[in-house]
Amino acid sequence: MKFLSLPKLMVALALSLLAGVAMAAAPSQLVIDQGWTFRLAPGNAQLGKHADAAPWHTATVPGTVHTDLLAHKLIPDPYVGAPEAGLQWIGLADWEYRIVFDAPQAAVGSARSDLVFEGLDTFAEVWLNGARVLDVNNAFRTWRVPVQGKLRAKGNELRIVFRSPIAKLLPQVQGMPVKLAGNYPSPYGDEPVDAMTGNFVRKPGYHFGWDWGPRYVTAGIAKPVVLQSWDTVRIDNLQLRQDRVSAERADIAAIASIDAVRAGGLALRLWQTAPDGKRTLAAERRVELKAGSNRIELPLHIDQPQRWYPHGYGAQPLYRYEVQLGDGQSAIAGATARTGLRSVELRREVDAKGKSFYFAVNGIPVFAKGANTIPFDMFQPRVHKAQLRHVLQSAVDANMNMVRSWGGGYYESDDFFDLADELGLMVWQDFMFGGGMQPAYDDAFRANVVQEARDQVRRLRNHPSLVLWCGNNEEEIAWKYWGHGKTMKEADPLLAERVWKGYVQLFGSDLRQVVAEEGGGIGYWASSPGDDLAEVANTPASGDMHYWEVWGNPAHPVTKYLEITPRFMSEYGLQAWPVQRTVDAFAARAEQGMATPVIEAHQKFMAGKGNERLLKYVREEFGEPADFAGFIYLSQVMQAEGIELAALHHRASRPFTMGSLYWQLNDVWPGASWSSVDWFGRWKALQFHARRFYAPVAVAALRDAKGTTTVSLLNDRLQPVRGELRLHVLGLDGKTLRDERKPVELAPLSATRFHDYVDADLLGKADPAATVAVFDLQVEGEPASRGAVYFVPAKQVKWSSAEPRAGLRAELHRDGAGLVLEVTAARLARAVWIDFGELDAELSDNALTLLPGERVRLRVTSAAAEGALRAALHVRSLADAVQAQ
Ligand code: BMA
Repeated sequence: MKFLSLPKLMVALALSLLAGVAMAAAPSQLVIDQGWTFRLAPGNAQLGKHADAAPWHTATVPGTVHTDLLAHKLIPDPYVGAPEAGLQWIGLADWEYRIVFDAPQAAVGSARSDLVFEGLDTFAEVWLNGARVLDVNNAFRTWRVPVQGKLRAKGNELRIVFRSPIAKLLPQVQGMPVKLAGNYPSPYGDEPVDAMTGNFVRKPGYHFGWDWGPRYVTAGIAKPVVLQSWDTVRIDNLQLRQDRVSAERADIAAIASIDAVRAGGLALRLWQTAPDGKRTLAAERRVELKAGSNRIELPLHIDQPQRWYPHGYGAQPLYRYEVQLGDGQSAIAGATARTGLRSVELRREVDAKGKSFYFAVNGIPVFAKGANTIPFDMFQPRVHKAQLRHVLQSAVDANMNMVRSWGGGYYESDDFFDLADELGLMVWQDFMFGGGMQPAYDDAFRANVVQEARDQVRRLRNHPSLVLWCGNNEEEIAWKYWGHGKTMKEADPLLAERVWKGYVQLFGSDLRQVVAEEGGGIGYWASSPGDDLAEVANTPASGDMHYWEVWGNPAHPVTKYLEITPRFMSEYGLQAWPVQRTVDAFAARAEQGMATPVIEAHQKFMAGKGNERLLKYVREEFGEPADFAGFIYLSQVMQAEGIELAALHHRASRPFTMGSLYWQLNDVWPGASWSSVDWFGRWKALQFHARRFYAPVAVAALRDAKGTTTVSLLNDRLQPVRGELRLHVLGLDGKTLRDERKPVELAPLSATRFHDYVDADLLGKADPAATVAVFDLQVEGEPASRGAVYFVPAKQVKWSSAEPRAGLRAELHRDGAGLVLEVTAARLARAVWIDFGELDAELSDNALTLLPGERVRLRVTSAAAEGALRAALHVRSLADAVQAQ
């Protein structure tokens, strides 16, 4: 158990500030995190088979029942092998958590004491010293319970009983003659496939299984439990509302919500710490508080503010504020908050084709480059900041400026948003509705969601990275176009009307209103994809779009991406397996194969059969993989090249298109998925490609299915850039067929169509199966950008039969700065992938294409010894994988 003196908000001031003030006057905080135990609740039906979970065992708080069971080896690792079916009983059981704690003197004697539960997952009864003090029905809310008069100095017992959400909701769901559409039915029999409970409970949707993650319906004390006590006042919230921010001046309001025990006057001071560390008194006044809730608004202005910019557009300076309430001589309560000053608008401009959808930050129209994030683990409490930092840093390193935090998981953590603020990553945050439908026609359900939304919007609103609140993921298109609405209308038209009315009420009005009231000026968007509840959703003409006809049905070839030009592509994706080392972490080599049980258990698309889809795409371009290792490699090449084609097309379609967020950045566990960074943080080929295709200055050379190559020049810089574009047509052996250079000038924030070529323009009489056209863009101060165009699928290319195929050589040596890997290619080496087998090593680049005679120098960082790395070094290219068939 630990005392906290200065967490971010709602907090007591450091005791050093309180010289001369009696202890009881200072709010105190006790984080109740040490000494918890848990057990399967007495009397539960699961006890028969799981008696070893009946005795009390120590528990980690915050935590989940799955991770507690794992810590005691009562269950196998839920991520290794295929244990999922055998673990579904956990979601059907009730669980009890208990702690006995001593209350600090300040808490027992205070005028006020609250127990604060920042997150309980989900249906929970809370008992304090034998009295039931709280019933919980929403994992996304913060619960505050007054407990003054109920605490004793020694031996307080706090008990929380979690009820199985499935068992609790099933009678209600089964009682409905016509059911609401759910998401992914359980293949394990723990819940009937025609009575899915997930959408009836405010709990992370992905716990019930998704197409990239397992089904673990967990429970537990997911966030901290804190005992807060105070005698005079408590600052509940400090909002930094940005009313107007320009280069000359920022007008903001610091708004303190204060809970006062009794009426009275106090001195209020607000300190500002500028990004350069300079601390100034920004406001000082006497405030008259009434007993209960008070709202004090302090208008502030800053001349020539240092503004916050998304990555690639400027720096991320942050201002800190600290509010103090005192009685004239000493401080009684305080709170701190941090923000970055920027203006952000979601611009919807009407034009001949429809309505735009783009973000302007500090007046700059920003082309959003990035990816969607999903939960970082099945068990959120074990996600740590270093893990988030690694993935978000990877995003920034790949030249991304935005992520969309998707609605089937959880509202992202304070750590996530702190990092996004510091890195300059804009965050589009969905409300937690991931698909299917929910009983929004039920007033109590909606009221619960509104409270949740208030909690979350208030928690996140000071973050400059937050640029949009979106009501839900794909619910509107599921209703309108996937048949959810139609099926229900046919079965029960009255219910269908109620469901849709409830939907419109919740996403059209209720959540919009919460964001307007609490969000500090951030935009709201009803559903992704959508057009903010206009009749037609998911149209290229207006609003944002998800495009799944590549990968999803009818599984068009990737060149189809070039025919879809939306305003803002917020989802599109292709799967790939993670690197061999990651696969080895959950499957022994003998268990690895295209359709083995363990591999299918970690491939959630098409209920385990997703490798068939993956293989279809691999075969189309590359032919049959030689073995599972070859399949992993080819899946990554396919994913990287396919997403690159789409992303560059989106960028080349600027300003009509103003965003490209591929599905998906990260993983929830180790397995096959659409991610570019796997659960261990290892980059797939796509992540290396993203760094190139999202580079601020780049060339796009995109060959469509009919053989026309469109070349565009892309510039996301605020300044014009000058450079040279080289067109080099050559044989795979290096023979130059054509070599031209042209000076080019790229306007700021633009995409310029340079030229369209039909194949004959580029090939002349050359053999399409033995020729490549390479477009190289050189601009001073920018990394060189290259687009390579092939004229036949890789499986038809006439790769050399010499050994090694591409004539690749790699040498590892050391220079003054560390380890260097020099790679050279005698012939064209496409999709070069370098790894060190079972050793982890970070490479400054990978997934490269080397032209005949080219040499690259890569940095290698690893904890392993140089000799071991050299022995483990493995370099392959497409020629090897394609010819090995
Ligand atoms: C989109 C997402 C997710 C899903 C992904 C891949 O529809 O919104 O629901 O995981 O596709 O199928």
